[in-house]
This record gives sequence, structure tokens and C-alpha cells, in this order.
Amino acid sequence: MEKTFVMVKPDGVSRGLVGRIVARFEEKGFTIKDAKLTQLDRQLAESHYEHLNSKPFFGELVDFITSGPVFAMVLEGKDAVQNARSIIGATNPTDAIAGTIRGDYATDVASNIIHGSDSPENAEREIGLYFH
Ligand code: RTP
Repeated sequence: MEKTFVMVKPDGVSRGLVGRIVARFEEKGFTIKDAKLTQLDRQLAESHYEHLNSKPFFGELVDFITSGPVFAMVLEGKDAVQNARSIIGATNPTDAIAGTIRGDYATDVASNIIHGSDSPENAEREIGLYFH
């Protein structure tokens, strides 16, 4: 069984979507191995998104992700990384099909409700950043 890291971003938490989002992963067959509500400091946000630190939107991204609590989870299941990305939907909600979390709940790439690791290696890295 593979593990992945999934995080409801501040917009998803403030809109009261945590329960519905967790339910989608449970219904799909994932097991919750760990979870917590937490607020990111800038250092953790910059580490998490360091692959984007040359992008023009990096400052806004860090401001946004540290603007309120997030709900971080470790989920386990078969092909967990890929299956979670399928449930989450495309990064830009405009491209995310209905039935995915971003397709159903988001309209803007800068506030797209949820993060999911994009590879098993990054899942391991992100689980280490948030749960240690
Ligand atoms: P995430 O890491 O949040 O799951 O997103 P992702 O893999 O689907 O996409 P990634 O390329 O890693 O981008 C990380 C987050 O940066 C924000 N973003 N903003 N303003 C913009 O043009 C822009 N582009 C990306 C998104 O919130 C994206 O989820």
C-alpha cells in the first residue's frame, strides 16, 4: 500500500469543506493514517513549495497558504498518489472536470481548495515536513 499527503488549503477549511472532502477519500477506499488542523509558518510554506520559488506568484502562494489553518492528512491506499490526484482534479479549476474536488468547489487556480502530492517521492518528503 502506498501513502500520499493531502492538505485542505485555507479556503477549503474556511468554507467548511473539510468533512465533505475527507468523506470523498474515505468513500474511495483510502485509510486515514494521520491528520491534523495546523497553521503553516512561512518557513514551512516556502519549503513545501520550493519547486515554485522562481515563479511570479510564489509570494502570493505563500501568503495564501499561511493565511489560515489547513487540514493535513496522510492517506494510504492502492496507487494512493495517483488515485488522490484523480479525486482532486486539475490544478486549474477551469480545467478540472465536474465530480473532482476542484471541479466541484473551486474556480480560481490561486485558491484551489486542496493539495495532493504529485509523486511517491514527494509524498514521502511532504509527510516528513508536516508529520514528524
Ligand atoms: P498542489 O501542489 O497545490 O497540489 O498543486 P499542483 O501540484 O496541482 O500544482 P503546482 O504546479 O505544484 O502548483 C502549486 C500551487 O500553486 C498555485 N498556483 N498558482 N497564480 C498562479 O498562476 C498559480 N499557479 C499555480 C496553485 O494553488 C497550485 O495548487
